[in-house]
Amino acid sequence: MATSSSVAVLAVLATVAALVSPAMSLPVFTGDVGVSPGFHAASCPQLDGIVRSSVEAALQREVTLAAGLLRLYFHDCFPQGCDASILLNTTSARETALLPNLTIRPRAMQLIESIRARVHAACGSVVSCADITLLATRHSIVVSGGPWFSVPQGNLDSLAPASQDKVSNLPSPTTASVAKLVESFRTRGLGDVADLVALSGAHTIGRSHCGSFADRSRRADDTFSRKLAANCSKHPDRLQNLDVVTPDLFDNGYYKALRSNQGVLTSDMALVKNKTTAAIVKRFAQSKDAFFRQFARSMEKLARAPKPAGNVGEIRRFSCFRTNAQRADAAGEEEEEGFAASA
Ligand code: HEM
Ligand SMILES: *[C@@H]1O[C@H](CO)[C@@H](O)[C@H](O)[C@H]1NC(C)=O
Ligand SMILES: *[C@@H]1O[C@H](CO)[C@@H](O)[C@H](O)[C@H]1NC(C)=O
Ligand SMILES: *[C@@H]1O[C@H](CO)[C@@H](O)[C@H](O)[C@H]1NC(C)=O
Ligand SMILES: CC(=O)N[C@H]1CO[C@H](CO)[C@@H](O)[C@@H]1O
Repeated sequence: MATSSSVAVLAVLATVAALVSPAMSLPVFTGDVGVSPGFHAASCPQLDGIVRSSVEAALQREVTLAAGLLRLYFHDCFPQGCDASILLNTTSARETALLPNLTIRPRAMQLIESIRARVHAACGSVVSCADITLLATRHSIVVSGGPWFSVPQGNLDSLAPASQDKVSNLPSPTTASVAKLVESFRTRGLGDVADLVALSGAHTIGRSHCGSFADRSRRADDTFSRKLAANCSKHPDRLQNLDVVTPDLFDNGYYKALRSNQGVLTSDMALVKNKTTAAIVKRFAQSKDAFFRQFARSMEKLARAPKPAGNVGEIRRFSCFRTNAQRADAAGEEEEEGFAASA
Protein backbone atom coordinates (compact mmCIF):
# COMPACT_ATOMS: atom_id res chain seq x y z
CA MET A 1 0.00 0.00 0.00
CA ALA A 2 1.36 3.35 -0.91
CA THR A 3 1.87 5.63 2.06
CA SER A 4 1.27 9.32 1.64
CA SER A 5 5.01 9.97 1.86
CA SER A 6 5.83 7.50 -0.94
CA VAL A 7 3.14 9.12 -3.07
CA ALA A 8 4.79 12.45 -2.41
CA VAL A 9 8.20 11.04 -3.38
CA LEU A 10 6.76 9.62 -6.59
CA ALA A 11 5.18 12.96 -7.41
CA VAL A 12 8.52 14.71 -6.88
CA LEU A 13 10.32 12.13 -9.02
CA ALA A 14 7.75 12.55 -11.79
CA THR A 15 8.22 16.28 -11.68
CA VAL A 16 12.00 15.96 -11.79
CA ALA A 17 11.77 13.48 -14.67
CA ALA A 18 9.55 15.88 -16.58
CA LEU A 19 12.03 18.69 -15.99
CA VAL A 20 15.20 16.82 -16.90
CA SER A 21 13.80 15.00 -19.93
CA PRO A 22 11.23 17.34 -21.36
CA ALA A 23 11.15 15.47 -24.66
CA MET A 24 9.65 12.41 -22.99
CA SER A 25 6.25 13.48 -21.79
CA LEU A 26 5.63 17.13 -21.21
CA PRO A 27 2.90 17.96 -18.77
CA VAL A 28 0.42 20.69 -19.60
CA PHE A 29 1.60 23.58 -17.44
CA THR A 30 -0.75 26.10 -15.98
CA GLY A 31 -0.07 29.42 -14.30
CA ASP A 32 2.63 31.97 -14.92
CA VAL A 33 5.85 30.00 -15.29
CA GLY A 34 8.93 31.88 -16.30
CA VAL A 35 8.06 34.70 -18.62
CA SER A 36 11.36 36.47 -18.09
CA PRO A 37 14.00 37.32 -20.70
CA GLY A 38 16.70 34.99 -19.30
CA PHE A 39 14.39 31.99 -18.96
CA HIS A 40 16.33 29.68 -21.31
CA ALA A 41 19.87 30.74 -20.36
CA ALA A 42 20.64 27.47 -18.55
CA SER A 43 18.43 24.99 -20.44
CA CYS A 44 19.38 26.15 -23.95
CA PRO A 45 22.46 28.35 -24.14
CA GLN A 46 22.58 27.77 -27.94
CA LEU A 47 19.16 29.36 -28.43
CA ASP A 48 20.22 32.87 -29.27
CA GLY A 49 22.93 31.74 -31.69
CA ILE A 50 20.59 29.40 -33.55
CA VAL A 51 17.91 32.08 -33.85
CA ARG A 52 20.40 34.65 -35.11
CA SER A 53 22.06 32.45 -37.71
CA SER A 54 18.73 31.09 -39.01
CA VAL A 55 17.15 34.52 -39.30
CA GLU A 56 20.21 36.06 -40.93
CA ALA A 57 20.48 33.28 -43.52
CA ALA A 58 16.76 33.50 -44.30
CA LEU A 59 16.71 37.29 -44.67
CA GLN A 60 19.73 37.22 -46.91
CA ARG A 61 17.71 35.19 -49.38
CA GLU A 62 14.30 36.72 -48.75
CA VAL A 63 14.31 40.21 -47.31
CA THR A 64 10.49 40.34 -47.03
CA LEU A 65 10.56 37.62 -44.37
CA ALA A 66 11.37 40.36 -41.83
CA ALA A 67 7.99 41.93 -42.50
CA GLY A 68 6.42 38.48 -42.53
CA LEU A 69 7.76 37.77 -39.03
CA LEU A 70 6.84 41.19 -37.67
CA ARG A 71 3.23 40.87 -38.79
CA LEU A 72 3.10 37.32 -37.42
CA TYR A 73 4.23 38.66 -34.03
CA PHE A 74 1.43 41.24 -34.02
CA HIS A 75 -1.22 38.77 -35.10
CA ASP A 76 -0.03 36.13 -32.65
CA CYS A 77 0.22 38.40 -29.61
CA PHE A 78 -2.76 40.72 -30.06
CA PRO A 79 -5.75 38.33 -29.87
CA GLN A 80 -4.89 36.49 -26.60
CA GLY A 81 -1.21 37.06 -25.82
CA CYS A 82 1.88 35.54 -27.44
CA ASP A 83 1.13 31.81 -27.56
CA ALA A 84 1.84 30.73 -31.15
CA SER A 85 -1.90 30.14 -31.58
CA ILE A 86 -1.62 31.68 -35.04
CA LEU A 87 0.80 28.95 -36.15
CA LEU A 88 -1.69 26.11 -35.70
CA ASN A 89 -2.43 25.02 -39.23
CA THR A 90 -4.71 22.01 -39.32
CA THR A 91 -7.80 22.19 -41.49
CA SER A 92 -10.11 21.83 -38.52
CA ALA A 93 -8.58 24.71 -36.59
CA ARG A 94 -6.75 27.57 -38.21
CA GLU A 95 -6.66 31.20 -37.12
CA THR A 96 -5.43 32.31 -40.50
CA ALA A 97 -8.82 31.24 -41.92
CA LEU A 98 -10.86 33.23 -39.38
CA LEU A 99 -10.42 36.63 -40.98
CA PRO A 100 -11.11 36.56 -44.70
CA ASN A 101 -8.13 38.79 -45.52
CA LEU A 102 -5.61 37.63 -42.96
CA THR A 103 -2.62 37.34 -45.27
CA ILE A 104 0.09 35.95 -43.03
CA ARG A 105 3.13 34.82 -45.00
CA PRO A 106 3.39 30.99 -44.92
CA ARG A 107 7.16 31.35 -45.44
CA ALA A 108 7.46 33.23 -42.14
CA MET A 109 5.50 30.46 -40.40
CA GLN A 110 7.81 27.87 -41.95
CA LEU A 111 10.88 29.79 -40.80
CA ILE A 112 9.68 29.64 -37.18
CA GLU A 113 9.07 25.91 -37.50
CA SER A 114 12.53 25.33 -38.99
CA ILE A 115 14.13 27.25 -36.11
CA ARG A 116 12.11 25.17 -33.63
CA ALA A 117 13.46 21.99 -35.21
CA ARG A 118 17.05 23.22 -34.92
CA VAL A 119 16.60 24.44 -31.35
CA HIS A 120 14.94 21.21 -30.22
CA ALA A 121 17.66 19.14 -31.90
CA ALA A 122 20.27 21.06 -29.90
CA CYS A 123 18.53 21.39 -26.52
CA GLY A 124 15.52 19.08 -26.42
CA SER A 125 11.95 20.37 -26.44
CA VAL A 126 12.54 23.14 -23.95
CA VAL A 127 11.67 26.24 -25.99
CA SER A 128 8.14 27.04 -27.16
CA CYS A 129 7.12 28.18 -30.63
CA ALA A 130 5.78 31.34 -28.98
CA ASP A 131 9.20 32.16 -27.51
CA ILE A 132 10.92 31.46 -30.84
CA THR A 133 8.48 33.77 -32.65
CA LEU A 134 9.39 36.62 -30.29
CA LEU A 135 13.16 36.04 -30.54
CA ALA A 136 13.19 35.58 -34.32
CA THR A 137 11.12 38.70 -34.91
CA ARG A 138 13.28 40.78 -32.59
CA HIS A 139 16.39 39.68 -34.44
CA SER A 140 14.86 40.30 -37.86
CA ILE A 141 14.06 43.88 -36.87
CA VAL A 142 17.63 44.44 -35.72
CA VAL A 143 18.97 42.97 -38.98
CA SER A 144 16.61 45.28 -40.93
CA GLY A 145 18.09 48.35 -39.20
CA GLY A 146 15.65 48.69 -36.30
CA PRO A 147 16.05 48.80 -32.52
CA TRP A 148 16.70 45.93 -30.10
CA PHE A 149 14.12 45.37 -27.38
CA SER A 150 13.59 42.89 -24.60
CA VAL A 151 11.10 40.02 -25.04
CA PRO A 152 9.68 37.85 -22.25
CA GLN A 153 10.44 34.13 -22.42
CA GLY A 154 8.68 31.12 -20.92
CA ASN A 155 5.48 31.63 -22.92
CA LEU A 156 3.62 28.39 -23.51
CA ASP A 157 2.08 27.36 -26.83
CA SER A 158 -1.70 27.32 -26.96
CA LEU A 159 -3.69 24.10 -27.20
CA ALA A 160 -6.14 25.65 -29.67
CA PRO A 161 -6.37 28.63 -32.00
CA ALA A 162 -7.77 31.90 -30.67
CA SER A 163 -11.52 32.30 -31.06
CA GLN A 164 -13.12 34.16 -33.94
CA ASP A 165 -14.12 36.82 -31.39
CA LYS A 166 -10.57 37.55 -30.31
CA VAL A 167 -9.15 37.43 -33.82
CA SER A 168 -11.75 39.86 -35.09
CA ASN A 169 -10.61 42.32 -32.40
CA LEU A 170 -7.60 42.98 -34.65
CA PRO A 171 -7.90 46.50 -36.05
CA SER A 172 -9.23 46.90 -39.59
CA PRO A 173 -7.21 48.76 -42.24
CA THR A 174 -10.33 50.63 -43.37
CA THR A 175 -10.69 52.33 -39.96
CA ALA A 176 -10.44 56.08 -40.37
CA SER A 177 -11.07 56.86 -36.69
CA VAL A 178 -8.03 57.28 -34.44
CA ALA A 179 -10.32 57.04 -31.41
CA LYS A 180 -11.40 53.55 -32.55
CA LEU A 181 -7.83 52.43 -33.19
CA VAL A 182 -6.68 53.74 -29.81
CA GLU A 183 -9.56 51.94 -28.11
CA SER A 184 -8.72 48.71 -29.91
CA PHE A 185 -5.07 48.89 -28.79
CA ARG A 186 -6.08 49.92 -25.24
CA THR A 187 -7.89 46.60 -24.76
CA ARG A 188 -4.51 44.89 -25.15
CA GLY A 189 -2.53 47.03 -22.72
CA LEU A 190 -1.35 49.43 -25.44
CA GLY A 191 -3.28 52.42 -24.15
CA ASP A 192 -0.89 55.28 -24.93
CA VAL A 193 -1.60 57.10 -28.18
CA ALA A 194 2.15 56.78 -28.78
CA ASP A 195 1.80 52.97 -28.77
CA LEU A 196 -0.59 53.15 -31.72
CA VAL A 197 1.56 55.60 -33.66
CA ALA A 198 4.84 53.76 -32.99
CA LEU A 199 3.50 50.26 -33.68
CA SER A 200 1.89 51.42 -36.93
CA GLY A 201 5.49 52.30 -37.83
CA ALA A 202 5.98 48.56 -38.35
CA HIS A 203 4.67 49.44 -41.80
CA THR A 204 8.12 50.91 -42.49
CA ILE A 205 8.77 47.46 -43.95
CA GLY A 206 6.44 45.15 -45.81
CA ARG A 207 3.84 44.97 -48.51
CA SER A 208 0.11 45.09 -48.94
CA HIS A 209 -2.33 43.38 -51.26
CA CYS A 210 -4.57 45.66 -53.31
CA GLY A 211 -7.65 44.41 -51.42
CA SER A 212 -6.37 45.88 -48.14
CA PHE A 213 -6.47 49.46 -49.45
CA ALA A 214 -9.28 49.06 -51.97
CA ASP A 215 -11.34 51.62 -50.01
CA ARG A 216 -8.58 54.22 -50.47
CA SER A 217 -8.12 53.50 -54.19
CA ARG A 218 -11.89 53.56 -54.68
CA ARG A 219 -12.14 57.06 -53.20
CA ALA A 220 -9.25 58.17 -55.46
CA ASP A 221 -9.44 61.58 -53.82
CA ASP A 222 -5.79 62.61 -54.13
CA THR A 223 -2.80 62.03 -56.39
CA PHE A 224 -1.38 59.16 -54.36
CA SER A 225 -4.64 57.23 -54.08
CA ARG A 226 -5.21 57.65 -57.83
CA LYS A 227 -1.74 56.16 -58.37
CA LEU A 228 -2.61 53.27 -56.05
CA ALA A 229 -5.83 52.71 -57.99
CA ALA A 230 -4.06 52.81 -61.35
CA ASN A 231 -1.41 50.31 -60.19
CA CYS A 232 -4.02 47.95 -58.83
CA SER A 233 -6.23 48.00 -61.87
CA LYS A 234 -3.23 47.29 -64.10
CA HIS A 235 -1.61 44.69 -61.80
CA PRO A 236 -4.18 43.49 -59.25
CA ASP A 237 -1.80 40.86 -57.82
CA ARG A 238 1.26 43.05 -57.49
CA LEU A 239 2.13 43.91 -53.89
CA GLN A 240 2.35 47.56 -52.85
CA ASN A 241 5.16 48.75 -50.55
CA LEU A 242 3.69 50.06 -47.29
CA ASP A 243 6.61 52.50 -46.96
CA VAL A 244 7.14 54.07 -50.37
CA VAL A 245 10.25 55.95 -49.15
CA THR A 246 12.49 53.07 -47.98
CA PRO A 247 10.45 49.85 -48.42
CA ASP A 248 12.78 47.28 -46.82
CA LEU A 249 14.72 49.39 -44.35
CA PHE A 250 13.51 49.62 -40.78
CA ASP A 251 13.71 53.40 -40.34
CA ASN A 252 11.34 56.38 -39.99
CA GLY A 253 10.58 56.62 -43.73
CA TYR A 254 6.98 55.56 -43.06
CA TYR A 255 6.34 58.75 -41.06
CA LYS A 256 7.93 60.92 -43.75
CA ALA A 257 5.67 59.28 -46.33
CA LEU A 258 2.61 59.87 -44.13
CA ARG A 259 3.41 63.56 -43.92
CA SER A 260 3.36 63.79 -47.70
CA ASN A 261 0.02 62.00 -47.86
CA GLN A 262 1.61 58.73 -49.01
CA GLY A 263 0.25 56.34 -46.41
CA VAL A 264 -1.16 53.25 -48.09
CA LEU A 265 -3.85 52.07 -45.65
CA THR A 266 -6.76 54.20 -44.46
CA SER A 267 -5.65 53.42 -40.89
CA ASP A 268 -2.18 54.80 -41.73
CA MET A 269 -3.58 58.03 -43.15
CA ALA A 270 -5.84 58.42 -40.11
CA LEU A 271 -2.70 59.10 -38.03
CA VAL A 272 -1.92 62.33 -39.91
CA LYS A 273 -5.51 63.49 -40.06
CA ASN A 274 -5.92 63.59 -36.28
CA LYS A 275 -4.16 66.49 -34.49
CA THR A 276 -2.97 64.45 -31.52
CA THR A 277 -1.42 61.67 -33.56
CA ALA A 278 -0.17 64.02 -36.28
CA ALA A 279 2.07 65.68 -33.68
CA ILE A 280 3.60 62.31 -32.82
CA VAL A 281 3.98 61.42 -36.51
CA LYS A 282 5.86 64.68 -36.97
CA ARG A 283 8.15 63.94 -34.03
CA PHE A 284 8.95 60.45 -35.39
CA ALA A 285 9.49 61.79 -38.94
CA GLN A 286 12.02 64.26 -37.53
CA SER A 287 13.78 61.86 -35.18
CA LYS A 288 14.50 58.23 -35.92
CA ASP A 289 15.78 57.89 -32.35
CA ALA A 290 12.50 59.08 -30.88
CA PHE A 291 10.65 56.54 -33.05
CA PHE A 292 13.03 53.70 -32.12
CA ARG A 293 12.78 54.41 -28.38
CA GLN A 294 8.99 54.34 -28.46
CA PHE A 295 8.83 51.39 -30.87
CA ALA A 296 11.03 49.32 -28.53
CA ARG A 297 8.85 50.21 -25.53
CA SER A 298 5.64 49.42 -27.40
CA MET A 299 6.94 46.12 -28.82
CA GLU A 300 7.85 45.02 -25.27
CA LYS A 301 4.31 45.85 -24.21
CA LEU A 302 2.87 43.96 -27.18
CA ALA A 303 4.98 40.95 -26.21
CA ARG A 304 3.25 41.07 -22.82
CA ALA A 305 -0.27 41.46 -24.22
CA PRO A 306 -2.84 39.99 -21.83
CA LYS A 307 -3.44 36.24 -21.69
CA PRO A 308 -7.01 36.02 -20.42
CA ALA A 309 -6.63 32.36 -19.43
CA GLY A 310 -3.09 32.79 -18.03
CA ASN A 311 0.08 31.27 -19.41
CA VAL A 312 -1.51 27.92 -20.20
CA GLY A 313 -0.45 25.31 -22.72
CA GLU A 314 2.49 23.17 -23.74
CA ILE A 315 5.74 23.25 -25.64
CA ARG A 316 4.87 21.96 -29.10
CA ARG A 317 7.46 19.30 -29.67
CA PHE A 318 6.65 17.83 -33.09
CA SER A 319 5.70 20.91 -35.06
CA CYS A 320 4.71 24.51 -34.43
CA PHE A 321 1.78 23.86 -36.78
CA ARG A 322 0.12 21.28 -34.52
CA THR A 323 -0.57 20.68 -30.86
CA ASN A 324 1.18 17.64 -29.42
CA ALA A 325 -2.16 15.81 -29.28
CA GLN A 326 -2.92 16.64 -32.93
CA ARG A 327 0.49 15.40 -33.94
CA ALA A 328 -0.09 12.14 -32.12
CA ASP A 329 -3.40 11.73 -34.01
CA ALA A 330 -1.77 12.56 -37.32
CA ALA A 331 1.17 10.17 -36.91
CA GLY A 332 1.82 8.59 -40.28
CA GLU A 333 0.32 11.48 -42.24
CA GLU A 334 2.55 13.41 -44.55
CA GLU A 335 4.66 16.10 -42.95
CA GLU A 336 4.03 19.71 -43.78
CA GLU A 337 6.32 21.48 -46.15
CA GLY A 338 9.49 22.55 -44.29
CA PHE A 339 11.48 25.72 -44.76
CA ALA A 340 13.51 25.30 -47.93
CA ALA A 341 16.30 27.82 -47.77
CA SER A 342 16.54 28.04 -51.53
CA ALA A 343 12.92 28.94 -52.38
C1 HEM B 1 -3.13 50.11 -36.69
C2 HEM B 1 -3.46 48.88 -36.84
C3 HEM B 1 -3.01 48.04 -37.99
C4 HEM B 1 -3.71 47.74 -39.10
C5 HEM B 1 -5.12 48.18 -39.43
C6 HEM B 1 -2.86 46.93 -39.94
C7 HEM B 1 -3.22 46.39 -41.16
C8 HEM B 1 -2.36 45.81 -42.05
C9 HEM B 1 -2.70 45.37 -43.39
C10 HEM B 1 -4.08 45.42 -43.99
C11 HEM B 1 -1.58 44.94 -43.98
C12 HEM B 1 -1.45 44.40 -45.41
C13 HEM B 1 -1.77 42.95 -45.45
C14 HEM B 1 -1.85 42.45 -46.87
O1 HEM B 1 -2.59 43.03 -47.66
O2 HEM B 1 -1.14 41.48 -47.20
C15 HEM B 1 -0.52 45.05 -43.03
C16 HEM B 1 0.77 44.67 -43.27
C17 HEM B 1 1.73 44.65 -42.29
N1 HEM B 1 1.55 44.96 -40.96
FE1 HEM B 1 -0.02 45.91 -40.17
N2 HEM B 1 -1.66 46.76 -39.33
C18 HEM B 1 -1.71 47.40 -38.13
C19 HEM B 1 -0.72 47.41 -37.17
C20 HEM B 1 0.43 46.67 -37.27
C21 HEM B 1 1.31 46.39 -36.16
C22 HEM B 1 1.09 46.82 -34.73
C23 HEM B 1 2.34 45.66 -36.68
C24 HEM B 1 3.53 45.08 -35.97
C25 HEM B 1 4.00 45.52 -34.84
C26 HEM B 1 2.10 45.50 -38.09
C27 HEM B 1 2.97 44.91 -38.98
C28 HEM B 1 2.73 44.77 -40.33
C29 HEM B 1 3.74 44.35 -41.29
C30 HEM B 1 5.19 44.08 -40.99
C31 HEM B 1 3.10 44.26 -42.53
C32 HEM B 1 3.71 43.79 -43.86
C33 HEM B 1 3.54 42.30 -43.94
C34 HEM B 1 4.17 41.62 -45.13
O3 HEM B 1 4.80 42.27 -45.98
O4 HEM B 1 4.03 40.40 -45.22
N3 HEM B 1 0.93 46.11 -38.41
N4 HEM B 1 -1.02 45.58 -41.86
C1 LIG C 1 -1.15 25.37 -43.85
O1 LIG C 1 -2.03 24.43 -44.44
C2 LIG C 1 -2.42 24.76 -45.76
C3 LIG C 1 -3.44 23.74 -46.23
O2 LIG C 1 -3.08 22.45 -45.85
C4 LIG C 1 -1.18 24.79 -46.67
O3 LIG C 1 -1.55 25.17 -47.97
C5 LIG C 1 -0.20 25.80 -46.09
O4 LIG C 1 0.98 25.81 -46.84
C6 LIG C 1 0.11 25.48 -44.64
N1 LIG C 1 0.96 26.51 -44.08
C7 LIG C 1 2.18 26.29 -43.67
C8 LIG C 1 2.88 27.44 -43.09
O5 LIG C 1 2.72 25.20 -43.76
C1 LIG D 1 -7.88 62.18 -32.18
O1 LIG D 1 -7.33 61.13 -31.42
C2 LIG D 1 -7.64 61.18 -30.04
C3 LIG D 1 -6.91 60.01 -29.39
O2 LIG D 1 -5.59 60.29 -29.42
C4 LIG D 1 -9.11 61.06 -29.83
O3 LIG D 1 -9.40 61.13 -28.46
C5 LIG D 1 -9.81 62.16 -30.60
O4 LIG D 1 -11.20 61.95 -30.49
C6 LIG D 1 -9.38 62.15 -32.05
N1 LIG D 1 -9.95 63.31 -32.73
C7 LIG D 1 -10.75 63.18 -33.77
C8 LIG D 1 -11.24 64.47 -34.36
O5 LIG D 1 -11.06 62.12 -34.23
C1 LIG E 1 2.96 51.77 -58.42
O1 LIG E 1 3.85 50.94 -59.14
C2 LIG E 1 5.16 51.41 -59.26
C3 LIG E 1 5.92 50.44 -60.14
O2 LIG E 1 5.89 49.16 -59.60
C4 LIG E 1 5.78 51.59 -57.89
O3 LIG E 1 7.08 52.12 -57.98
C5 LIG E 1 4.90 52.49 -57.02
O4 LIG E 1 5.41 52.57 -55.71
C6 LIG E 1 3.47 51.95 -56.99
N1 LIG E 1 2.61 52.72 -56.13
C7 LIG E 1 2.40 54.02 -56.18
C8 LIG E 1 1.41 54.57 -55.24
O5 LIG E 1 2.98 54.75 -56.95
C1 LIG F 1 -10.88 45.04 -46.38
C2 LIG F 1 -10.43 44.18 -47.48
O1 LIG F 1 -9.26 44.12 -47.79
N1 LIG F 1 -11.36 43.48 -48.11
C3 LIG F 1 -11.07 42.57 -49.21
C4 LIG F 1 -10.95 41.14 -48.76
O2 LIG F 1 -10.78 40.26 -49.85
C5 LIG F 1 -11.84 40.29 -50.77
C6 LIG F 1 -11.59 39.21 -51.80
O3 LIG F 1 -10.28 39.30 -52.31
C7 LIG F 1 -11.91 41.70 -51.38
O4 LIG F 1 -12.99 41.75 -52.30
C8 LIG F 1 -12.13 42.72 -50.27
O5 LIG F 1 -12.07 44.02 -50.80
